[in-house]
Amino acid sequence: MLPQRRAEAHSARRLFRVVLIKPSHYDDDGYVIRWYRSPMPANSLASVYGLIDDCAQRKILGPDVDIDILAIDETNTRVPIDRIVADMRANDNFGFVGLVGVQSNQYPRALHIAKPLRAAAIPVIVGGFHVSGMLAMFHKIGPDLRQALDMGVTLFAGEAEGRMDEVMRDAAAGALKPIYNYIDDLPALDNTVTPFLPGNSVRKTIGNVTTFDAGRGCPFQCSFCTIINVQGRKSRRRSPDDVERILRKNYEHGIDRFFITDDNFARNKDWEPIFDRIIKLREQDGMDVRFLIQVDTLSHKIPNFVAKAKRAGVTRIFIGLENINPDNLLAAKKRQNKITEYRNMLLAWKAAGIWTYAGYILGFPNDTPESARRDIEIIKKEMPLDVLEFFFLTPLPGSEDHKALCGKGVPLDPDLNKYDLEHALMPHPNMSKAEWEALYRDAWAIYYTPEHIETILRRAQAYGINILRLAQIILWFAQSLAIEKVHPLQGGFVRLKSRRGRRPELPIEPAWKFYPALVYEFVVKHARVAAAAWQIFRIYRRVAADKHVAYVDQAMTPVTEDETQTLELFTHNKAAREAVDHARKVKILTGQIGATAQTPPIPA
Ligand code: B12
Ligand code: SF4
Repeated sequence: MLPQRRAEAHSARRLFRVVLIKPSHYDDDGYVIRWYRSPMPANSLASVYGLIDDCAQRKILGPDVDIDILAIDETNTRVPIDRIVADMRANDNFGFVGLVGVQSNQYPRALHIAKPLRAAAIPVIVGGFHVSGMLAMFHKIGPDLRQALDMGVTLFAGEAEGRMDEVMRDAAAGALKPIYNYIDDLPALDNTVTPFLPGNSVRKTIGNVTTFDAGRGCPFQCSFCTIINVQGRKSRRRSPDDVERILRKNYEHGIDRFFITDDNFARNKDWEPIFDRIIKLREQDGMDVRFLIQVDTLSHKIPNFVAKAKRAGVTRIFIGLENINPDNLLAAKKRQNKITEYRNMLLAWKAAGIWTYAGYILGFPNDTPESARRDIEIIKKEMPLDVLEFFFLTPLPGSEDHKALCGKGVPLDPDLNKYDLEHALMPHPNMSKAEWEALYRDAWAIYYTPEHIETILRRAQAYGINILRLAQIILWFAQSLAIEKVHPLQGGFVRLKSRRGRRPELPIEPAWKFYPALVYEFVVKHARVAAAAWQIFRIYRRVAADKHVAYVDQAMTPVTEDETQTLELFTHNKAAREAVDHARKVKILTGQIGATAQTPPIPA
């Protein structure tokens, strides 16, 4: 009897299959951007995987239904459409495919993946910043979202914490709704499920780095930003216990380097208890964990923030510097960025031995090709920055800029695949499209000259920063666009291309043409990487040899009151001079400096 009963119980069991795909997007030649190894696991994928894994543990589809989850990050893995279709068919399509964390530039690719799946009647759900951003700003279905709905693809807007049970149950009942819209009801994050990805997925990335968000939301109002409209301006955060759980779980698996993806960790209301907990893990429990965090340009003014960041193992910060022209910052409502604070802010981080990445946006309304080139030279001379990365000003769906431009009927590039911050997508008052694109290409070359790489390394060495590691990162940032034709944040190790993985709008190249070109490209690229690496290594050796020689330059000294009259950063245009004058008046009014320090009137 018993074996038979077991067999009956076994046959009654069902398997609900979930395939989660984080789509990549197409390069300018129409090939999917995919690497042998991507830099780190995708946080969106880990978040959604964790939520569904939690559903599986809690058996939310009933005691007889097992939930199987497969996670695919297309930046490091080819999406095996045929196999997914076959496996789903063998399972009577009991399950769904989730297209996860889909950004605007990934949306066309996501729909191309969805098409054959829907043709095989497999349920498909798409979530992420594009769907959320569009519904947050327009509250109605535009043509791109309509296209998905017409294919029978379900849209998920908002965040899935606390909502996954409903989606899973509807999918299991074959009753997925066309739209799940939670954009106006953002969940609290404390005590929510720990993001997680299985080992086989993490192994396709470079190594011991992973990502997690300790919180979401940012209080500022930058007009090009999507985050505030999708994740809100209120700080929602994981608790210190949650963060400890995430760190311990990864540490057990040999992962000890983390990118905390909060867009502005300094405005996470619990930054201090979270840092305190990490300090305890490091100093009392001996866990050598280290972090890259994103902060704003005023974070050094928060009492204890830099000191605690240092003790918590923060070794790098990313700052949205964006621009050094106050008129541009004002136009983008980035009022918290004060050029008068930039150098002191960078020096505060440097003094803690923490290196800085900064983002710089090209194409603000007051930029001209000449002014932007000059501004980069000023940064090199007067600001102690390590890694600088450039972006086009982009009307990202989900941002106030995008909504305003659409409202005014300004012609925006209709190809969402290009909304990756690496393309000129709208008319500019002072530059043609070609000039803007040339400026973007030149910006990298202007900043990463051999002379300036040497200066960056010398400055970093003076602050006790690991310059061999910094030199490797500089190699990555300096060469990614020139060699791989993608922004360093989209880069990876060894570019892979599949002949048939081309945008459907473009023809499949014949094998005789595609493969020799691929081999040629592979050889040339790697020769160029080797040459660039050798050049940077030689600079590194020269700098390292001078380890005991003191180094100081203008950018490394705190700004004095006199310098506000002479530094180009503060005098390069009228808006900069006015910003300095304003900062000085505030200092006089608050008693930080005497009234005698009053500056002469600002020249026109
Ligand atoms: C970390 C990060 C990165 C990291 C990625 C690291 C990593 N491996 O995770 C790096 C620095 C490499 C990066 C690169 C890029 N990024 Co980025 N990135 C982010 C950031 C800060 C966090 C992403 C994240 O993890 N969010 C938290 C997750 C949990 O949120 P989520 O994806 O929305 O997912 C939730 C819901 O949407 C929903 N959901 C999502 N999918 C699904 C699926 C299903 C089935 C369901 C039910 C629910 C669901 O549930 C999830 C949990 O609540 C966001 C901004 C932000 N705050 O999100 C920008 C952001 C996503 N990035 C953006 C861009 C443009 C890029 C780049 C193109 C920039 C560039 N040129 O290099 C590249 C693209 C690289 C790539 N291949 O993805 C934009 C996208 C804007 C848009 N409208 O499309 C954002 C929004 C930032 C911005 N500037 O506005 N990025
Ligand atoms: S500071 Fe950063 S995250 Fe905050 S609103 Fe501005 S761009 Fe967005």
